[in-house]
Amino acid sequence: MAKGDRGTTTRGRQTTARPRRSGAAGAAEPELVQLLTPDGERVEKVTGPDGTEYTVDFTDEEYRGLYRDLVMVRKLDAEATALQRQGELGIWASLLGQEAAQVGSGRALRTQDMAFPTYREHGVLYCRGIDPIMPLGLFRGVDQGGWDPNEFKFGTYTIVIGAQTLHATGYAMGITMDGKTGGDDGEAVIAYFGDGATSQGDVNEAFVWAGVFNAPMVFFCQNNQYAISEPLERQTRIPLYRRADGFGFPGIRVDGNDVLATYAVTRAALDNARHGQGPTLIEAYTYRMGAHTTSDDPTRYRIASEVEAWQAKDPIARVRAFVEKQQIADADFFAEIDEEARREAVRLRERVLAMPDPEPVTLFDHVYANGSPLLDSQREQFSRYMESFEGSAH
Ligand SMILES: Cc1ncc(C[n+]2csc(CCOP(=O)(O)OP(=O)(O)O)c2C)c(N)n1
Ligand SMILES: [Mg+2]
Repeated sequence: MAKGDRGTTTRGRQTTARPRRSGAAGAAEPELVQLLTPDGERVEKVTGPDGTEYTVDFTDEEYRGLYRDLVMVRKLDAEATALQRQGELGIWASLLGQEAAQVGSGRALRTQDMAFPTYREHGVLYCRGIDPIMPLGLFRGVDQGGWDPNEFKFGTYTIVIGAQTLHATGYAMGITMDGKTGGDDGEAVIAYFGDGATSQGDVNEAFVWAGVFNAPMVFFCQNNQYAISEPLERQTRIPLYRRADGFGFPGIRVDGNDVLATYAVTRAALDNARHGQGPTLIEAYTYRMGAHTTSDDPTRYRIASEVEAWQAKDPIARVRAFVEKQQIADADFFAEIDEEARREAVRLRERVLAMPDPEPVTLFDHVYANGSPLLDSQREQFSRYMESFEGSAH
């Protein structure tokens, strides 16, 4: 963390959030909100920069549920990576290492809240109750990633870096105009993006609009330390959460490998937004344990010791250590979850393999709701082209 940064906040007040030390690397970690240490010790509560007290009060069942979510999303993700390696998907963007950031924030959403994802939010998608098979058609190249964003309150995957932050801000301004904010049952919007995306004009424009119009927004940045091969220091000279200061709304950094802290911080920010208190930038400090996508080889640009240091902060191991210490889960429970995850992964695989290839001409079907003359002529042209192969070996 930058010199002079420790102990102060975006608003210049004192915070009780303490820098923590990494077990494996021994290096000081940046100041962040943490409620569960990598060893599985609970931190009772943390006071944020503006005096907000972050804590969670889950039942035993809910703690077990979070553990289950984390294991499920990791297993399904691993299966998708394997499917790509076997040629069944064109590409896959793994969430490995980011499970807590996604499950913590995903479970913090209330039913009425709207989420705008990137291409990596499979864990949030899972929490929104969307069948995990849904994005796989997109990555297999057999459909355009179609689920109904309104039905699930979860936008379509967005590959154009940062674009969804503008869509989200416009949506958030819209629900304010519709009078849908302002109470406990008010709506809030969350936009996901990465550390690299913070360098995009779109994201900075979204910050301006959301700030100026006090939009009911949470900007949720998963700082996984890399934008493909570009490390964080190529994006910023200050901690990302402090960017919010320049746009006039609060920013906070949370341990993105801590599902409890991520939940607490996201829930509080969403509740502020729904009550008309405007946007918050959350920087979930985490690490991309795998490759950027299956087309990438991270050994070309990062060293093994860095990956090992983050391995010691694994988001699932700490929840497991915690529930074991609390004696709220036994060996049978862990075995059952593993077995359930294995079954779901097998089912996912079977359904991917059974996906029919689409008629190539259907490519044009979902570009515009009501079509367009230009598209119609392109479809015509493409159909004639495809017909020219009829009867040939290809
Ligand atoms: C506008 C735009 N520019 C470039 C790309 C190519 N691209 C794909 S992913 C990526 C890096 C994104 O990094 P980050 O925002 O940190 O997200 P992460 O992939 O680490 O989750 C880039 C540059 C793109 N998809 N869109
Ligand atoms: Mg990144």
